[in-house]
Amino acid sequence: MSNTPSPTRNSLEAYWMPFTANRNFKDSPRLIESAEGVFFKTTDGRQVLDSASGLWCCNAGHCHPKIVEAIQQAAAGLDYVPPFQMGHPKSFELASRIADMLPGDLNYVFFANSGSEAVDSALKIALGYHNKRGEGSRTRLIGRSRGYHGTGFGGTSVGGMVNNRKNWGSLLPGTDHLPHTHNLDENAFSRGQPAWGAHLADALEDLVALHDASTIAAVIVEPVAGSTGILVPPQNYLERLREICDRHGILLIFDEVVTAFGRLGGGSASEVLGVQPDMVCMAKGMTSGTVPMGGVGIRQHIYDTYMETTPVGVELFHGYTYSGHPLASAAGLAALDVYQGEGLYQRAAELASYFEDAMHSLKDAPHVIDVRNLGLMCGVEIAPRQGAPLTRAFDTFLAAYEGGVFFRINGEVFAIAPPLTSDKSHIDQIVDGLRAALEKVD
Ligand code: PXG
Repeated sequence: MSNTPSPTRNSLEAYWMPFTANRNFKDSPRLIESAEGVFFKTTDGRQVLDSASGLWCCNAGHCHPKIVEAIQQAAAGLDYVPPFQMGHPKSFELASRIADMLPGDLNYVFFANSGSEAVDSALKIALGYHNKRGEGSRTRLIGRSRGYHGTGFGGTSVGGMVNNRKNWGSLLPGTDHLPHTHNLDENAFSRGQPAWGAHLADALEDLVALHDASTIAAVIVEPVAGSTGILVPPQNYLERLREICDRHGILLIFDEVVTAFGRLGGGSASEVLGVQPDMVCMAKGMTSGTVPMGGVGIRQHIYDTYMETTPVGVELFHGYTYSGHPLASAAGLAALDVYQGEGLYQRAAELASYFEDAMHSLKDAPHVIDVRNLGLMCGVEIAPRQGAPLTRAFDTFLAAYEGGVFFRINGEVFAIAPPLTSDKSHIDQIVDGLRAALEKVD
């Protein structure tokens, strides 16, 4: 047992927790005291396997000693330097190494502090790009239904989840949305990219016909949607989106906040799936979740446009106090050292087929209506309880947590994304933990 006193509801009251049922949590909290490798340790001394890499971010496992050491050293050496008209070497080194990791001529990296900031930065850079090229009428931003791009006003506007949108007024004017690609009738229990659905990309042609290409700046999609329930792109869907964007001079932005840094068995989804976007949003795995950081990978022609159309002075009137923060930069460099030094992208690629077979063995578990996967991402969807949506998933989550496995649930979908350092026995524990929990709930 740990010495930490068990918290009372009063001591938890002041923190208004994000995306959380506050009253329910504060009545029966789930508090984590420490973490190591693929395990959390709770304040009452239990080990809980982390099947979600925290929230898709701790790709190198928790408290990796090399990342911890790099952060400790950085904190003691350089606490802060303004990122505007000043700099420090590590942020430049990190940008170069990320640009090397990204495919094609994604040669530039802009730093933010979260996925939401990365998305809003990419959307602004897209608008500015067209403006500077003399195509200032291109202001429309296209997202996708069931997309998640963070919680800024830009990301919320192109996002496609009704609960995240409905309370905040009119959001950004002039956005529109593609249909999502999820279809259980056609694609249930697909392994990898489903065969059906490439034609859904043609909805972009319909939006061009409706609005005219001269009004459209950019399309943003998650190559594999994460927090809306693991929606794997149908074969040729992303290729088709790329073609349509090219035909109409529209920028294509991949939101790779979840998929970059090894999740799919390579540096990015763009690399693994072979489709080149104009910008890539990233965060999470960038520092293996240790220090907040986000960023945008940007292609040469976009950077060149800003340089060529700005004779002198500041080219991009956008940035954050903590862009390229010394602590985050050190954590990012150490994370890349670990990913590369320990071959973790390769490891994820090799583990993916075992992971796929193991997860699909849940097909006959109670309530399961779909299993879908790519790389080390998997969604296990269950049937909602009649008349009480979301309660069965939440009860299963609680039962699994009691049983020693932490799952992230998105609606009725268990989103599984283990650290890239996991081994086969951890995958087995995840599968057994979910099956046992599903067998306990009605
Ligand atoms: N884009 C994508 C694709 C994301 O998954 C963000 C942007 C925003 O990142 P920040 O760092 O601003 O949170 C995300 C974040 C879930 C869940 O339940 C996932 C996220 C956030 C909250 C919940 O899977 N991803």
